[in-house]
Amino acid sequence: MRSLRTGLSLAALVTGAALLFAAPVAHAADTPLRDLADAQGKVVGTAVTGSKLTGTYGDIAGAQFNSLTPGNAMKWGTVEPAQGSFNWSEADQIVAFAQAHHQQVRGHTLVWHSQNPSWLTNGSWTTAQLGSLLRNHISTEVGRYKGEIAAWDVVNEPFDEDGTYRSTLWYDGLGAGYIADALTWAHAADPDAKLYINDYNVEGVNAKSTALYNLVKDLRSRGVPIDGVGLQAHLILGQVPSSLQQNIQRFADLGVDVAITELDVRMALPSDATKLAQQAADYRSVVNACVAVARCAGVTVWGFTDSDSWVPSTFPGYGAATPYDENYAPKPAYSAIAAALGGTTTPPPTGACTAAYSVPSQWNTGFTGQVRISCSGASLSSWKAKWTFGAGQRITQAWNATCTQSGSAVSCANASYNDAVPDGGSVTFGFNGSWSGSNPVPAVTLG
Ligand code: G2I
Repeated sequence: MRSLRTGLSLAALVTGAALLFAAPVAHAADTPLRDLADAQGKVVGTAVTGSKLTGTYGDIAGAQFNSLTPGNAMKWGTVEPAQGSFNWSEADQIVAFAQAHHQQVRGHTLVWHSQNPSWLTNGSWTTAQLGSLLRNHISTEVGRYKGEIAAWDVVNEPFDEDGTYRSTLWYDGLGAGYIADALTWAHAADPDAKLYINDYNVEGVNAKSTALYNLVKDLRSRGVPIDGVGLQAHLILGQVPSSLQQNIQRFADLGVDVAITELDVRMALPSDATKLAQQAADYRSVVNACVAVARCAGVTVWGFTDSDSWVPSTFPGYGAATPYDENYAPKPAYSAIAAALGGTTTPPPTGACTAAYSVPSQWNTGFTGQVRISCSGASLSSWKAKWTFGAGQRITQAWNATCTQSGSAVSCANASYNDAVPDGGSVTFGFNGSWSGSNPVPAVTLG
């Protein structure tokens, strides 16, 4: 019985504290990113994992973004794990979620050197066989989602860092012509989808982005259906290329759209306020650069929460790369994205006095309750703490405060000797009460 009592009061204490500390950082009143982006005619998207689209993860994905990219669900290895045996379940789920939330879908990705099924990579194929495998894959997948995908990352990561073609299953087997073929086949399967080539380390002007530029220019001149380039933007803290906007502009000047497709900004762990401020500045510069160029379609983050990011497993010791932390609290980067999209965010409170309710002890019919009022960056010259009991509890006796109860409403005012709560200080009062059935912790407001 004793240990049960201790367990109850500890749970009550933790719950009470969590309730009160959550309140000052609420962002509920801010305009969702997707509304800000809509007003700019831009996309603000996120990569998602289908199985996670419930609860808080689903709420944020649906409320904040106007576009979703399946992080893995549309890759060849996922959709055709065995030859001729298709699994569309996660892709279908994400498309259905997007439609229910009036979101675009960015299809990712049709032709890549990675995450291909082993039957494909281990097979030995003639050039003709490989070509028809690719054609069938593109026709099948793009055809399945015809009319439902706003843009496809048709070809992913075709270049090496020096601007030469990457040696891959596709390049080695089919030559550089696989890129034009893939675009042409995708266009035939869904003429309305915007078709992109997507790569990383092509955000600034450099050898790799110049190779991509020359390829797009060549494809355009030959009438190959290419609508856009995706700049993945897997960035390192403090290293947004200074030529980002200029680079976006030069692609736009070729007559194609540009999208930031996989933005994240990784840092050495642990994060701290200085790093998070730098990260916010980095996110802001990237979104600013996109907003500044009319043909920049928008920005997609590669996972919106640090709990759903590829970074920690790929770069041990690095992480915290997304705009929300692991507990779905928006980070400074979130406010930076909002600001770059023209929004204003509620500044974090500079100082506050809060009240924490706890139940230090509880027995079969009674309990002792306690409220601690503490101030940081603020102070009080008198106080009144109010709450509503949710389960018929009644106060029988109080100390260090004068408490009155009317029905379920309780109001406790300071005594003459503890009216002042200085900045950095606290005051505690207590009471005994009766309960039956349950003794839930109420939220306390200060007046
Ligand atoms: O690597 C980061 C991205 C670079 N650009 C293309 C993107 O498609 C790529 O995304 C990542 C996914 O975010 C990861 O989630 O691609 C990785 C594969 O290269 C994905 O990682 C894989 C793991 O390697 C698998 O072990 C795991 O089963 O994710 C799979 C699903 O969780």
